[in-house]
This record gives sequence, C-alpha cells and structure tokens, in this order.
Amino acid sequence: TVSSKTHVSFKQYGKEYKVPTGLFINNQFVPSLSGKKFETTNPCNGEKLVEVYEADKNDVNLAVEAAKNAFVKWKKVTSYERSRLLNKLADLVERDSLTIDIPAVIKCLRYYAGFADKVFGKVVDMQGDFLTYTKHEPIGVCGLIIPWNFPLLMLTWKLGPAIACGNVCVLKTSEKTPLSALKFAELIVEADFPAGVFNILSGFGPVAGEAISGHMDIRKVAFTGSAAVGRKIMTSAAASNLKKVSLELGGKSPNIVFKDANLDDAVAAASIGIFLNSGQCCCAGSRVFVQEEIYDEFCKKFAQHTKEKKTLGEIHDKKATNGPLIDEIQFQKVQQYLDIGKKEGATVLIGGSKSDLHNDGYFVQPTLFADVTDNMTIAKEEIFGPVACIFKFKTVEEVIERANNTNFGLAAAVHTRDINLAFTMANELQAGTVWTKIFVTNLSSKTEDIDLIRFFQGYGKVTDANVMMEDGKSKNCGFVHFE
Ligand code: TXE
Repeated sequence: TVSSKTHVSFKQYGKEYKVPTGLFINNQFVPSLSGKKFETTNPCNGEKLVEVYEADKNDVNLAVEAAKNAFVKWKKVTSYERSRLLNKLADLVERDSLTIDIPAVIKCLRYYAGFADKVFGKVVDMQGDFLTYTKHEPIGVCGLIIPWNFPLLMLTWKLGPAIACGNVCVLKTSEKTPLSALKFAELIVEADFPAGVFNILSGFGPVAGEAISGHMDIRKVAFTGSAAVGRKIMTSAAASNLKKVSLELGGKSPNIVFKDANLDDAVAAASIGIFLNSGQCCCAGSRVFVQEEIYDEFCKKFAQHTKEKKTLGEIHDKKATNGPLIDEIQFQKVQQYLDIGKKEGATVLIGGSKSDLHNDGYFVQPTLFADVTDNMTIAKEEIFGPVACIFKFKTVEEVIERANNTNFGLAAAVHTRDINLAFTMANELQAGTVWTKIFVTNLSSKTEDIDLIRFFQGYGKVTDANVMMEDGKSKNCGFVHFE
C-alpha cells in the first residue's frame, strides 16, 4: 500500500528518490502505533535524508501476530513454491540492482531458493525392527536483528534460510540503516509473497530489539552485531521462552604473512582485508602478522600501496575507493582508538587521524600501525574502522599461539607458498573461516594461485579450493570435506 504518510521523496546529489518510511507489516507499510519517527542521515555529509517510523513493543507484537497468522498457511506451502518465490525475489533485486554487495544479495537469495527442497532428515538405526527417522520442520516466527555494515546482505543472510525452511519472520534493521530494507520490502510485495511471511521493522535495539529477543511467541532469534548486545540477547531469550539463539559477533582476525609469500599479492590481500567497507566488516583482517625476515619490506610496500590506491570520497566520486564511517558514534570511537594507539607507542606508517578534506562527513584516513605489541589496546579490541595493526613474528608455533590469543574467533587468513604449512595453519587457527592463498606449480611450471581455501568449522570443515589462473580467470577445483 502506498500512501503519502508512509512514503517520502527526497533529493540527494541532484537525484530524486522515493522511499517507504512505514513499518512493513502484513505486506503493508504502516505508521508506528505511537506515531514516533526517527531520522536517518547521509554519512558522507551528515545531512538528514528522511524520517522513518520507529517500532516499539506494541508494533513488534503486531508484527509477531501477523507472522503467526501467516504461518498457519505458509507452513503448508511446498518447498518448490518457497523456492520459486525466493528466486522471483532474486530476479527483482537483479532488475533493480546497482553493484557493491547487491550481487551477493542476489546469489544469497538464489542459494537459499535452491536449498528449500533439500532440507533432509535422517533414518536412525534403533537396533531392531523399527523405522525411526528425523524430519526438519519450520519452527514458526523467527526474530532477526541485523547491523548496518552490509544492510541488505545481512538481511538476506537471515531471511533467506528462515524462509527457505518454511518459517515466518520479524526482522529489525539497524537504526543507522533502515532505508534499503524498506525498498527491499516493496519487492517482497511485488514477488507475491503471502502477507505476514516477512515483516520488517525500523527501530532501536533497547526497545524494538529487546521486544523481539524477549518475545514469548518468537521461537528463534538470529543476531549479528556487537558481543555486548549478543550477551543481552542471550539473556533475554533465556529469561523469556528459552528461544533458540544464533549469534554472529565481532572479530579481531589475524592475517598471517609468511616469509615465502608473494609480497605484492599479500599486500593487496591485506589491503582488501582491512579497508573493504572502510574496515566495518566483522571478519576484517585487523591484526596483520608478518614474519620478521620480510617485516620491513612488507610495511614499506603496504604503506606505499595504501598511499597510491586508497582514496577517500563521497558516493558519486568515481575515483573514491573508500567511503565514510557509518555515523558520528563510530567516527568518534575509531578516533579514540587512533589516539590510544599513538599513546601506547605504535608507529603510524600512514594515516592516523580523520580526514581534513571531508569536514562534514565521517571520514577516517586509512591507517597502518606498525610495531604493535600484543598487550596494546588496539591489538585486542575491535576497532571497526580502516585501521590495521602490524605485528612481527618469528616462528610458526609462535604465530599460532599469538593469533589464537584473542576473545574472538571469527576469521583468519594465511599467505604462504607452502601447501603443508597452509593446511597446518587452517587446522591450528581457532577461527570459523580460514582463507589461504597458496601457490603451486603446474605441469607447465607456471605459478598458479589456489585462491580462497575456506575452512568452515562447525559443520565439520569444508575446503573450497578455487584455482586462480594467470589470466585472472578462476576455475573451481572442487570441495574436500573433513569430518
Ligand atoms: O552494534 P549493536 P552497533 C560491532 C563493532 C561496532 C560495535 C557497535 O565493533 O563498533 O559493534 O556497533 C540492535 N537488544 N559490530 O552499536 O549495538 C541494534 O539496534 C536487541 C560488529 O551498531 O550490536 C542493531 O540492529 N537488539 C558487527 C543491532 O543490534 C539490540 C556489526 C546491532 O547493534 C539491542 C555491527 C538490544 N539490547 C557492529 N541493542 C558484525 N559482527 O559485523 C542494540 N540492538
């Protein structure tokens, strides 16, 4: 339903945009029951974009009711139909997409569309003439709480699997990024999903988020965000109906460069690792460990690469590689860490402060700290900005111990030409994902990269080996499963 109350037009960079601002409940955009709204701003210049309606506990209750009603019919919809609808949604996103994380959104939706009819149970041996089997059934209303760093990708990572498996959802976006999800909601209607299957609320954590994690009729809550809030969510899930909880929290991921690595390649990878999305990535490679023999050269090259290749700028600036941080809070937080790093004695190789060229936006210079030691605050805490800490190490055993010495364990990366070392590291690093870049020599004695070997712990370990050819094209060389 489009009404002027719940949709607003605004201008940015000479273009006019029309966006929904209502809460998305039962396939309709509606004002919040309280009528309250909050502002969303452009981080490039701090300007207000629009106001959106703010959900509180009563709106959460309304959305949960809508989802519960929808579940009665939705749980009987075939997996084929769920798959068809998810694919249709992917088509619509593709039609309207720009770039950046949107191709990943489309792939994610198609992946789960393909998954919908492949959710199998097991037949269990019961030592006799029995037929015993397990079967996966949808659990009902899922509460999904997402952050702001990849607003649409986070949304599809959560909605995709829940919907593919026949559940219904109440999703709360981050108060810092409500708009793209509301635009996505228009496509949900266009794809013809039944009303109430998806419900999307804009609102704040302590109010709408808390109402979701403590709701008696929500059967599962899935969350991505800070560890501090993850704890609160577990607590209120436990205090309410003991709903299932899954959490994806922060990181301080090690990126390890051994002396035999291709240095230019490792520098380029380290740069992506820390500067993608201006460091606002849960799996950012924020602790770069470099073996002592190549430490000085690596630091020199990394600083040079950053100077030459990283340019701050606004969204329409074609030369820009890096944008601003999300908001004033994040901007202040990162600057505090820059001050702490300097006070604690780390060496600033490049950057080290906010950008003077972009006074009104939340821009921080891409920063490299060298000579960082493990006990420094910047070595331990998640900065969530464009700030890499570079450490020196001597031996394999030493770097394994230091890389694992963290309260986080989200991701890790390894650069070496030694395939045995790469596998050893993947086994020893306590991280959910390990990226390895290895070099092997093929029959024509050319060097190939085996790029992106990922070890997903938790489902057992899965190796996804992807060989990067010299012409830049990649070819899959299959999967290896470790039990
Ligand atoms: O996260 P929050 P913020 C880390 C990163 C960042 C820090 C703070 O270090 O600097 O967290 O960011 C909702 N009950 N990450 O403040 O507060 C909130 O509304 C229920 C890492 O944005 O964790 C939002 O929707 N929900 C991370 C979501 O939780 C609550 C990505 C995340 O907000 C709530 C983002 C409550 N009591 C930040 N309080 C990653 N892993 O990628 C807040 N929320």
